[in-house]
Amino acid sequence: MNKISKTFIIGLLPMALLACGNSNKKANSEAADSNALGAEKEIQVEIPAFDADSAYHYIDKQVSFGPRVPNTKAHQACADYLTSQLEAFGAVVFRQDFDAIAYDGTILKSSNIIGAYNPESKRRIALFAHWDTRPWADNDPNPKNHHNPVLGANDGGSGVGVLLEVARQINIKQPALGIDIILFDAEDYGSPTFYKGVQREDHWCLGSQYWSRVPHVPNYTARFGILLDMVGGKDATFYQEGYSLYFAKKLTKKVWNKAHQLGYNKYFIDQEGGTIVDDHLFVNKITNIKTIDIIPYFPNNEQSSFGDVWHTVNDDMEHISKETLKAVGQTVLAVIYEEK
Ligand code: AHN
Ligand code: ZN
Repeated sequence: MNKISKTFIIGLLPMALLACGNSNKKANSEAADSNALGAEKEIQVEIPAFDADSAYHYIDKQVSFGPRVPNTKAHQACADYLTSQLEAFGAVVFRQDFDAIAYDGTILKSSNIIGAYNPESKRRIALFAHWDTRPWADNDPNPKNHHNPVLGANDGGSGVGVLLEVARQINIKQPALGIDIILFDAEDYGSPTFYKGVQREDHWCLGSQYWSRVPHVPNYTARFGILLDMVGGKDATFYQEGYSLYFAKKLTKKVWNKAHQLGYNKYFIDQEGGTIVDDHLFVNKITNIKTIDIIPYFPNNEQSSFGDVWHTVNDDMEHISKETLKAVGQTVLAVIYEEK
């Protein structure tokens, strides 16, 4: 892939695009390979500029409902908000309502929310995040908080906020492939640390387990999937997660290479991180969709390898970074718009 020069791109761009400031010329434009004779015309891929202010706003809006714990009013209100927002961004919206059974037998009234773009296309990319939040801040340094819910600005809110901004961009300009924005419920109801019974992997990720077995359309498949989890933390470092490398090594490398090309080396670290039980594990195990997880990893953090505020009462807007949202959102946009 040849990087074409800035001046060349400016020469090609319609003035209207430049005037509205919607095109990040150097970082976001690439030309497809042309043959030596120049007979094949250069195909411009215009990649929209990800607006981190917009993503931040969608996180703030989710947080304004309060914790989005299944079986609460705030959870229901947020489901309605996400549904109407995806509709407003021109997606065909599927809402999968189902009863999930929690580790302790509690029935969780759950909803996976899916926004489909270009649903007729057979060539598709699936983008995932979870939208529910954890009922217990069981990693809070103060044990008194362990039974209080997590606000989930980062854990839940951030992945959804980035994907809503991706949806807004797709509605402005469609990429070549069909895109599905898939928001899982009941990811974070995994048995709390204070639970005395056996801890099991499949206590987590109830929405993705359900969707993987019963997709929103029969025989659904996609070329690949990308899960975003906790993608808004300050100074986040995204190492290459173990299951992502195991199930989808080429895709992992492609996404990290793209991030580096865009200059986000500080966030996307070219090293293996931990192996995390998350929604992508069930998507990989149950479906044939190779899926990676973009999730922070802090190798030297004493509080948590997911960062200081993970599963604490401090997972709030104050700890959200627009810079991190931009790094992740712009990388995802580049990957999906360059796919042919
Ligand atoms: C476990 O702690 C087993 N998995 C982390 C998945 C997770 C929780 N992502 C967000 N919250
Ligand atoms: Zn969590």
